[in-house]
Amino acid sequence: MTGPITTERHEDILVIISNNPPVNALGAAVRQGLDAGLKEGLADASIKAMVIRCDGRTFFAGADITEFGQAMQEPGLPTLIEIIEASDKPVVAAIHGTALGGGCETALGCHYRIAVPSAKIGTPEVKLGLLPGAGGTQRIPRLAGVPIALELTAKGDPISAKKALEVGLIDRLAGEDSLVADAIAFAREVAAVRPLPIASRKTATPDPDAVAAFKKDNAKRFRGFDAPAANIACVEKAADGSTFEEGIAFERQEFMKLMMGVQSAAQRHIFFAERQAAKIDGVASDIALRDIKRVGVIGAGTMGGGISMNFLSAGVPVTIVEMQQEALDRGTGVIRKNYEASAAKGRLKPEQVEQAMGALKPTLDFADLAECDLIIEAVYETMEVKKEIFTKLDAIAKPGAILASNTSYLNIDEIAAVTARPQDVLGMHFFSPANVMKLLEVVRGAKTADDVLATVMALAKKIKKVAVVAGVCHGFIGNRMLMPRQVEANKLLMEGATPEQIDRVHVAFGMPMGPFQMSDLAGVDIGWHRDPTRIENIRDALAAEGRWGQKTGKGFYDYDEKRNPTPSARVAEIIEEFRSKSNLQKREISDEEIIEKTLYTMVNEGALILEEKMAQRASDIDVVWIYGYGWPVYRGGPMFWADTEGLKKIVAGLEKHGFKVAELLKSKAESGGRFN
Ligand code: T1G
Repeated sequence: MTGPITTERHEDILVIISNNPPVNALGAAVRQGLDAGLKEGLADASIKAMVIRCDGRTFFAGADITEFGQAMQEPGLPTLIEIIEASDKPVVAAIHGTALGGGCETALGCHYRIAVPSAKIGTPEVKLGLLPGAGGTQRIPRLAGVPIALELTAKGDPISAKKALEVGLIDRLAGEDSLVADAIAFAREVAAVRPLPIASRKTATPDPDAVAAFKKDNAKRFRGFDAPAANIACVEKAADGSTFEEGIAFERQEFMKLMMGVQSAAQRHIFFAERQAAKIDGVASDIALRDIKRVGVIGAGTMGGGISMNFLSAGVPVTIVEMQQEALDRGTGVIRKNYEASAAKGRLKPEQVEQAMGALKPTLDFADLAECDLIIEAVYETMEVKKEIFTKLDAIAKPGAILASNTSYLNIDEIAAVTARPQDVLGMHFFSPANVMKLLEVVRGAKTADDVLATVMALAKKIKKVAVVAGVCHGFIGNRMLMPRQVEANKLLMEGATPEQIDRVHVAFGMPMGPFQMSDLAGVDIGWHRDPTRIENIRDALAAEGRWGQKTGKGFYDYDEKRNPTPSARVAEIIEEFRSKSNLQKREISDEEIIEKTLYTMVNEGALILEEKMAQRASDIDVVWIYGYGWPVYRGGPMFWADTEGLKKIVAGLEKHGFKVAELLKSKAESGGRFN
């Protein structure tokens, strides 16, 4: 046997082995090899049963996503699964790692399934804007029932091997270290038994109320997505009396609709973009990394506390420093409260809370940071405070320690320049709440050493962040693009739009909230000069009246005690006052104009960011906006969305409103190019 598939005889059992790193994706060579292996087993009279297993870290983790859009080489996955299922010798799937998507479906084509306890099984295609297109939507309900089929396909989260055994998706658990031997023994045990093929079984009738409740919840959770409803429709087809063949035909039809659609292209784009973002152009992927045994965090406020939790949860001890005992106690108290809240929800065991808190060392002594390998400053957003801290750090941090600032705007090179070790300095811009938001902008200073950057990018993966390299400019990538959006949104208020209209347009686009809802959530007073007598714009006027957002019960909206927003007559007055002071006439503003002025300008800023090399690639910008600001993943990020809108249309929209179009955007539009 050539290629990624080999076979091994164990007396009367043939073991078919896939070795296709990194995740045994079911590419053409794997499918062809499996087909050949099955034929070998069927042709050999001495073989009584077969086992399919994978070398490396996991059982098949799905179809090979890189093959999508190309001509499918035979046998396609559905065909291969039918070949397995039709075998008159039982085939056992031996599962470890993550049997996902087509991997799960291949296992379902086998007659039996055995898994190690640490394995996970699932059909995450919905996260790629797809559905299990190799029979998963028809076999899972027939084998394990509609409820678990809905959970697995329409939400896309995998389940444990234990849960899979409970619902009947697998037949047996193997020893964690004896999968191969246990699978061979299991195959021998069932060699003479042919179970009824799943395709021939009937789906147990589900509780209609439970299905209706699931559909209602799912529609809310996945507002704007096409794939979840398609998954549900396919699962329902498996339970509506249709034959298996009719169900498969319906699944195929729905799969192709999704596969050809923009949403799946966007979600597949982000799948690869997120992984690409971790790569640093021009830096070897095997560069030696610095050893980070202990992290220091300066500041136990909201950000410092959240940042600390990321490392504690990943098992990295943290020394957290504050100036005052009261602030230190408050900060560590919040960390404990957050962990205990997770434990109360069953997300953490009590002993894990104590383990995390035990790895936290609160101190008032700045010199304690000398024991840390990475020190992250998370204090006031003023350059003088940052410079003061980094001057002190330079004097006490051990040689080779990485010094990072959590600044969200300020110039990292200026901060690095106060130290004698600018090569060890960079930015680590966490997004609030830092222990929840997945995005981390890693800001590369002019002198940041490659190994420092690579160490932090690798550490980001360890603390389950999605990291993107940013250059030193005002606002880096995300906040820099947020600025034109906010500026144009405020201008639109002056010209006649209302906060609720602008927010509605953004929410309808797929954002979790609009610019003004976001401002009220974050705080209208963020970045305010705090002089209530200095009123130069609408925001100053709101802040001066204490309209600081949700936290004060009023901002651009008024809020009830449950923080439900209602449009504010006072805000409308303030806007009117400013409009008349500026001699502006109120006019009707279309939703299209709002999109052009707030989103096209973001794309334009993204093009400038690329021109200035403040981002490595357009897909990095997309990743920033998906993971940092909730851009709808089914639109693939601002730059991917611009490609799908058409760059000529974006340029025309910008020019219509008199904006200066970035050269890169203009040249791509003219040449018919794309950002991604
Ligand atoms: N196809 C091709 N490449 C894949 C891949 C896949 N299915 N999954 C991962 N990779 C690459 C990935 O790009 C990265 O490449 C490397 O493997 C390591 O991945 C017909 C249509 C399995 C949980 O959606 O969830 O089956 O960056 O960094 O963190 O119904 O990968 O090293 O060059 O993510 O340990 C369904 C997707 C496909 C699973 C491992 N399956 N993969 O996570 O490693 S559609 C999925 C994952 C399908 C059928 C349908 C994760 C993982 P590089 P990684 P990890």
